[in-house]
Amino acid sequence: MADILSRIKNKDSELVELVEVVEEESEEQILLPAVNELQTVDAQYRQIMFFYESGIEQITAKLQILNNEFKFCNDRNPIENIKSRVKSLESIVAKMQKKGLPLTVNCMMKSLHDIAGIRVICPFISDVYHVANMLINQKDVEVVRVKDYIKNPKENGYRSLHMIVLVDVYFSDHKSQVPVELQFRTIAMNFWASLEHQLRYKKDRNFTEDMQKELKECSEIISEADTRMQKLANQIPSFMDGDKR
Ligand code: 0O2
Repeated sequence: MADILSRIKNKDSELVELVEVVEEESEEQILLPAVNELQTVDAQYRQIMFFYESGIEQITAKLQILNNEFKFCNDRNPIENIKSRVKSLESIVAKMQKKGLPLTVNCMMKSLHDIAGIRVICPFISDVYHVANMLINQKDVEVVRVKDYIKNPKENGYRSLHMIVLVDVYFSDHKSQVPVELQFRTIAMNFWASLEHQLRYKKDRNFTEDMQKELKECSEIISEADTRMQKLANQIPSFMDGDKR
């Protein structure tokens, strides 16, 4: 059973009844939605991805409603942009190997909480916390972990508010709590993180200490700009959370 994910990866060449494998290995059952077709590796893989995509859809709908409501009351959107993705199989396998985890579906579902990921870009720092709080105050959203890299930036200058939540999703015959990783950040923080990611992962270039230092300084400049923008916003009456209903 040690290499189920590898077998999923090679799904074109091998067809295995994985549902049985998942059930055999689970102590705590994670219920997946029903798939009314032959349980090939391919079908099982799509079933798992459908499970996480459903979590993304649920959270995205909630965020869109919050955004629309705020716009209705305050004449502006606290969310600039929402991006989501289900982690690719290659990234899942690489992360599990890096953590020294056995490559099984059961272990993947229990150990990786960022298979479903949503990035929420907000104009102002206060929007980040406002939107995040509105979301986690909902009864069907349970917070599992919070990492506040805005209050405590990473050593390299990375800033974002990270959360793992479990969101209730109703399937045809049961309810599941789907784990979703949320990253909330401002437009400015996103600018920095996107460029830093491009620079860091450019394979043909050495990422020197000087470059790291320079990037950290850029992060501080950006953070200073975010703070100044926030002060400007705070001076406009009802800009942040005025109720016009
Ligand atoms: P990808 O492709 O973005 O999904 P954990 O998930 O808890 O095991 P970790 O590192 O403790 O792993 O999680 P953490 O700190 O919450 O950060 C995970 C994600 O945040 C990363 O996902 C990145 O998306 C983002 N991130 C964290 N640090 C940085 C950084 O220094 N620069 C940039 N640009 N992004 C960062 P993955 O898994 O790396 O990949």
